[in-house]
Amino acid sequence: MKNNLVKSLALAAAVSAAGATAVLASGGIKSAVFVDYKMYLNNREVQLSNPLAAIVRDGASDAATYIPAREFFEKTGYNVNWNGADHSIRLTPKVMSSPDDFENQMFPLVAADYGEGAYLYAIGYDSAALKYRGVSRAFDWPAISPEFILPVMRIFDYDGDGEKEVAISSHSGTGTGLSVDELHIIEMETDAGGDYNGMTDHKFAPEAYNKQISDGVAYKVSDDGGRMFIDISSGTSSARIDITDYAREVSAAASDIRFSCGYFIGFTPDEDGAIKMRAGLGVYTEKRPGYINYIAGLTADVAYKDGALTLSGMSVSAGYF
Ligand SMILES: [Ca+2]
Repeated sequence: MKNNLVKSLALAAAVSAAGATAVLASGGIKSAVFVDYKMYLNNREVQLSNPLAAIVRDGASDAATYIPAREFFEKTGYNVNWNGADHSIRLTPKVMSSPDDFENQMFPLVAADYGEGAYLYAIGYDSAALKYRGVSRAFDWPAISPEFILPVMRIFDYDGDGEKEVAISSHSGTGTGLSVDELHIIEMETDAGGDYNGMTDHKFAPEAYNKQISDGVAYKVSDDGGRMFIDISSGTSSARIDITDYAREVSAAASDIRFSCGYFIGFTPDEDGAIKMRAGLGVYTEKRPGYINYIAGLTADVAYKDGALTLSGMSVSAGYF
């Protein structure tokens, strides 16, 4: 038991940097005592259930502080894998999964593609940093929402030009009557020698997708024997929704009803390389413009080409997604 403890402590000391491979070194111990030191990261205590230890090695006069490696690294943002065959510890950055992770990690990892070696970090709540192909860049949009909704990151050659792009959907806004994702397509830039040296961020701007939805969706309000209906259509899809109760509540005639989109927007880059959009469609009246009644949902495919994002295959259905 004691030997195991000493071994794990020695391992802890040998691991010093992210991604490092440590090998157990033999060495004598003159004295070892547990200590009740506290550790803080960003002024927040890192709560460990295993104690730290102060160890003086043979031939040394001062004690060094040793930490329990697995627990410490797991709590500060790493997956820890012990390889008994070559006595090595392998650390890989861990995507955060809780608000505690967010607080305990210096730069919380919020999305990763381990195969591509792409890592998206949150820098507080206001900005993000992407590391990919040897290039790092900070962006002035949020990588994570205050509700800890994680972004989705996928990497594909979205425009078919032979170079992969990074698609990131980040949840930027939630509130009363509002839930909006931001979609970014990030292109890698190369220098004259073909080495990666920068990133260009193409954001799907709300004014762009709202116009595309408005252009692609037709609606008609009708008063039919005392009941009021809105017929919504896009392509071959259509939906008829009874809005009588809403119209009565806001004292609106059929001619007062307006169509609304843009307040409930979701983007999902999926595992197959497609990017799906979902949008809530609503009605409102000029009398109460802030009171939107969500009555239908729209789904669409998002295509990326030459820096521009376009919707296609729009389909509407009754009910709000
Ligand atoms: Ca491409």
